[in-house]
Amino acid sequence: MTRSLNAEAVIRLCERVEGAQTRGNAIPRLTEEYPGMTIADGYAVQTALRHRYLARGHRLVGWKAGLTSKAKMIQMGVDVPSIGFLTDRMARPEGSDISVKGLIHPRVECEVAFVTGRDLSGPGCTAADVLAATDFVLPAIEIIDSRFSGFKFDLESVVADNGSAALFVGGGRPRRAADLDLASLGVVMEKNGEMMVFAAAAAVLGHPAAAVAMLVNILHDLGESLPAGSLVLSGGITEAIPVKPGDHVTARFQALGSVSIRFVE
Ligand code: 0L1
Ligand code: MG
Repeated sequence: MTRSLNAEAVIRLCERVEGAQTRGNAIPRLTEEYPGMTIADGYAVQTALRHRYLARGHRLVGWKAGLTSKAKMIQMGVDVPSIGFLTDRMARPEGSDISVKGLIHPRVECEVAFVTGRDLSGPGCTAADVLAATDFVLPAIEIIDSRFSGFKFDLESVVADNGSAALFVGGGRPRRAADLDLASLGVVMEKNGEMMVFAAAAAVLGHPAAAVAMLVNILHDLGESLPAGSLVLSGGITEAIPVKPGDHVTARFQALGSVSIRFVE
């Protein structure tokens, strides 16, 4: 992966993204100031951000694959998936009221979450390796929030912004992956009782485990691996749906139950 930013620029952009994430204020996409910025630079900023949060006592609980479905790629105008990290501070309980305070333009996605029972590392990690290392899967809603003004962004900026990670909620009925046909698993998302989107989990790179394998291989490129006990969001199955205070969202997963949340001020 080619880098163009020096260490000083990486820190500068990390501080800018951190400010936007913690204060909930939108910023211009990073490539406006650094047009030569590469995806590898985006990951350098994301890595600096992760170290900064962990140094402050946030705990790394897992990772997210993003932009993994055709619907999401078309919605966002990109053609490569991305990854981001998840911390304990981003987790919210199922059935809870979720405050949009500090979020800029929140949107929700339904995803299959994997919980690993064995370490996984790249390169060459496959969907079969992921399934063999998975303890169980569960349904999840990811609440994403891009920090870039007017949704004007590119993959380099999104990667630096930790793949728009904001909050996540797991729930439903955890199941052993081996007992399910994960690719054909159907998902319906409702907002305020109205069906918004539906799809099968195969929309995520053909199989959600393939998205987790892709994530493990990107982690290898970053000099990281996925330890046992990690939670991995395998990517939005449909496009993302915008939410505001008062909205009630339910994601219904075939065989895995449902996850519901309500948004408040
Ligand atoms: O979870 C994801 O698919 C990441 C999406 C990044 C772009 C966005 O903000 O929608
Ligand atoms: Mg997502």
